[in-house]
Amino acid sequence: MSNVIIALATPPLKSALAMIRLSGEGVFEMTDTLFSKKVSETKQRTIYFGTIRDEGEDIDQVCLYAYKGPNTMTGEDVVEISCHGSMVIVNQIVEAYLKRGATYATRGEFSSRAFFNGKMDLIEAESVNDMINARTKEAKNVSLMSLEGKTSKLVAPLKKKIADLLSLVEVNIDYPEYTDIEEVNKETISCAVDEIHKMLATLIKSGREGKIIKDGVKVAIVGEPNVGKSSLLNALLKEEKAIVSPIPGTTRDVVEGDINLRGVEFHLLDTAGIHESTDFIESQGIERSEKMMAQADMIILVVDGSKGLSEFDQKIISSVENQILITVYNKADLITEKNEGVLYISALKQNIQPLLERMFDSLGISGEESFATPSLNSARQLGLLKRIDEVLLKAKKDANNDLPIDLISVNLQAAYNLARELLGEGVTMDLTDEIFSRFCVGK
Ligand SMILES: Nc1nc2c(ncn2[C@@H]2O[C@H](COP(=O)(O)OP(=O)(O)OP(=O)(O)O)[C@@H](O)[C@H]2O)c(=O)[nH]1
Ligand SMILES: [Mg+2]
Repeated sequence: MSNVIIALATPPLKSALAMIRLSGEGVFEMTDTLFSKKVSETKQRTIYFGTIRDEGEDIDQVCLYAYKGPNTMTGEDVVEISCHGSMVIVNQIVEAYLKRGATYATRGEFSSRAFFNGKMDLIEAESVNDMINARTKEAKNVSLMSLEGKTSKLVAPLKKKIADLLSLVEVNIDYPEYTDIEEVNKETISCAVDEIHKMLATLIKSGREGKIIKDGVKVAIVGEPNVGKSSLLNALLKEEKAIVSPIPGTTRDVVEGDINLRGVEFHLLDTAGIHESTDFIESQGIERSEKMMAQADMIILVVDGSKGLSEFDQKIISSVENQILITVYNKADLITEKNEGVLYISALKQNIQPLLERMFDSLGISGEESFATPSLNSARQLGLLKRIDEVLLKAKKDANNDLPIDLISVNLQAAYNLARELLGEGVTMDLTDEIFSRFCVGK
């Protein structure tokens, strides 16, 4: 069976042009059987203008780009066809190739082939998807640094440090009789682990910042009925998106909208006021609010400033553990006496600047340089960094407890393998399938 894969790389919609992409051994010869020009003799890269034909019928006049492997995105021979953007044409061309033995590409299969053919490491391959999904210029820039290989370069020093420690320990296990090698003891291990731990802490911090820039922040606006949550959403969006009324229980469904604050996208969710309710629809809304709150990165608890913190508000405050919580006193226009250190706003009067500042500041982004620094920022990369830290700290603890050196070595080896996994070295097919399945078809 041929290993040629095919996919429409542009959206399946009527447009001026559409791009069909193919990759695999034999794709040039396959193309020769349906194209008016001979492409199988392409040496490097050539653009052809000609007609695609199948069973004696002309399908379309196209520009056909032939790229000879291995200097291609996938490392294989690649053909890209730029045809007129009607789905009839696209379907006919795809059908013509399928008849000749090509198969539909699965999600991310082009990138996965690039990875397995050594054209890019896993960090670079992941960034392809991030580039496509970028919703802000800043998010795109962070991903571009990964695509260009700048992020992958962060891994080498980390790997080296772990390897140095590991080899020192190994040499002491294998050649304990040698007197001219540095003897490993708990102090050396402790010191080396501390140094790597510091390195990891910096990587994790900038990774978290990068993640925020790349993925944005999910914000749940919560509070009791009638405190002004929907008014606040509208003020933040500068648009009358949610219905506002003096009747408590106005919002039933979650209302959403996005804003961009200094390059970070905040995905806002206005929720139903939470309280005891016997109304079926309202109860459903409240349930959704609680769900939204659990999924959010940031919670804005809106309090009616003219009444102060309620028992309910206290409950919310004590229930939030791993998220950013901002308590904001709304309806400041009704308050004459204000307390120090309290964040007052008036959604009605569009006076929300202090909140906007707090929202950005609470992300803890170090400064402008965070937007221009490469970072290991995907959930997979951050997860690996944390696991490396855990096993190294375990090794240090074992060393301090005078455990045998070969036991310590097991954890150091694990840390080294996890560091290799960052770039995709030594990872299994299952793992990469899992990663690439999140991609678009055609990428
Ligand atoms: N004076 C004053 N009134 C406000 C302010 N913000 C909101 N309100 C009023 O408070 C009432 C409730 O506002 P909403 O925004 O609907 O409140 P909510 O929290 O979304 O209410 P539910 O959806 O019922 O949970 C409306 O009459 C608003 O005009 C404010 O800053 N000052
Ligand atoms: Mg509301």
